[in-house]
Amino acid sequence: MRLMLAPLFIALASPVFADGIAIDDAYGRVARPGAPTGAVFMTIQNDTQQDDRLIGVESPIAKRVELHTHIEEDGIMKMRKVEEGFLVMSGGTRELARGGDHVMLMGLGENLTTGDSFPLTLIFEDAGELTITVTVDNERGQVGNTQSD
Ligand SMILES: [Cu+2]
Repeated sequence: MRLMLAPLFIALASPVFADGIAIDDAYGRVARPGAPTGAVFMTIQNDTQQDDRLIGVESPIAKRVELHTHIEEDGIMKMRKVEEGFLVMSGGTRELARGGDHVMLMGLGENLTTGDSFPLTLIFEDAGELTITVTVDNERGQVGNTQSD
């Protein structure tokens, strides 16, 4: 069943490259229709010779965009702004995923639903700015959802 893999790869968003930094599989999520906040997840790959750091994010779709992570405090998962940014080691990858590191969209000006897309500019310490297109997929990655189609 080797051929089963092919459609999966085609379905994934094409990676975006800039100066050896690759962004793969970016998608956005809003908690519910009309919610003022949302999150963006992706995999960042650093193929350059030096460590780099995602230090800022901008998007015309949100009043404010922040780098967030989740920390556990008294048994409760809480979101925290990450002031120092996300380090991506040379030759390594950093995954922004649900329950962990993420890009936080605050003050959304539009009612985003699955299938909508918007530009997101990632600012790296060394590689500079890289603008990607993020598509909203609210059905994706439901934690603990093992329902088959
Ligand atoms: Cu957050």
